[in-house]
Amino acid sequence: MEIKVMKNILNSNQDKANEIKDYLKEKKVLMVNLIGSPGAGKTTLLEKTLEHLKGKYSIAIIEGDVATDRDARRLQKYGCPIVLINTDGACHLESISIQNALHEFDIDSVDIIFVENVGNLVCPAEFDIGEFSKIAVLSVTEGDDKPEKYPLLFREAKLLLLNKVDLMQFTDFDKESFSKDVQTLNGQLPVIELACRNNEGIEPWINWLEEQVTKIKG
Ligand SMILES: Nc1nc2c(ncn2[C@@H]2O[C@H](COP(=O)(O)OP(=O)(O)OP(=O)(O)O)[C@@H](O)[C@H]2O)c(=O)[nH]1
Ligand SMILES: [Mg+2]
Repeated sequence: MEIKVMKNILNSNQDKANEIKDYLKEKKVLMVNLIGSPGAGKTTLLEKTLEHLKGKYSIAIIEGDVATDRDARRLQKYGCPIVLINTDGACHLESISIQNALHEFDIDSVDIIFVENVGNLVCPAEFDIGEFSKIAVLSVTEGDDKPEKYPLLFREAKLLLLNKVDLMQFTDFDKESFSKDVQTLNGQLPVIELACRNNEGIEPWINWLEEQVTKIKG
């Protein structure tokens, strides 16, 4: 009985996600879904990204958090439209909330939508929200074993951002073992090393985003 209910939820989530995908394709909008553990650096990444892309693209943000508007407030100063979704305990965003959030934007004038999913390595990877790509954000302080222990995200992601490399020297993070595991899970997955807080590695990430925008705009 329980399994049947879950399947229905997943089916209806996927139907809505497909509608969103078609809609954003028609509007030529890039929507990326940032997924990572609490504290991996998703909001810091957004802060640096918005600083870099200011004036170049029209950007909108969907900020997912279990509680509080703390992250949304951190991003407010960049002047982009932001919709905050407080999930009240749920560990991921679903496509129905994303669809409602999209109505709040003047979509014809938007180039990129960044979704910061709820901090969690597991559930957000299971729920398609109609994004163009899932982006895994992992920080070195979480350990090199995370891809092997939480494989779905790393299989689904189109890009892996390895953040906080400035702290690598203080950890036992084994880059060789990490790279081998990532390669085994998803041989196509590009990895960009970053230290968001110090702006290190931001350029390759910005270049990746610009390539995707070009692909979408045709
Ligand atoms: N040393 C270092 N610290 C970083 C880096 N990036 C982010 N941080 C710090 O890590 C902490 C968490 O960063 P956030 O950006 O809030 O993390 P988050 O993934 O948005 O967290 P949630 O929204 O709670 O899931 C903050 O204190 C950041 O300053 C980095 O590259 N190096
Ligand atoms: Mg955050």
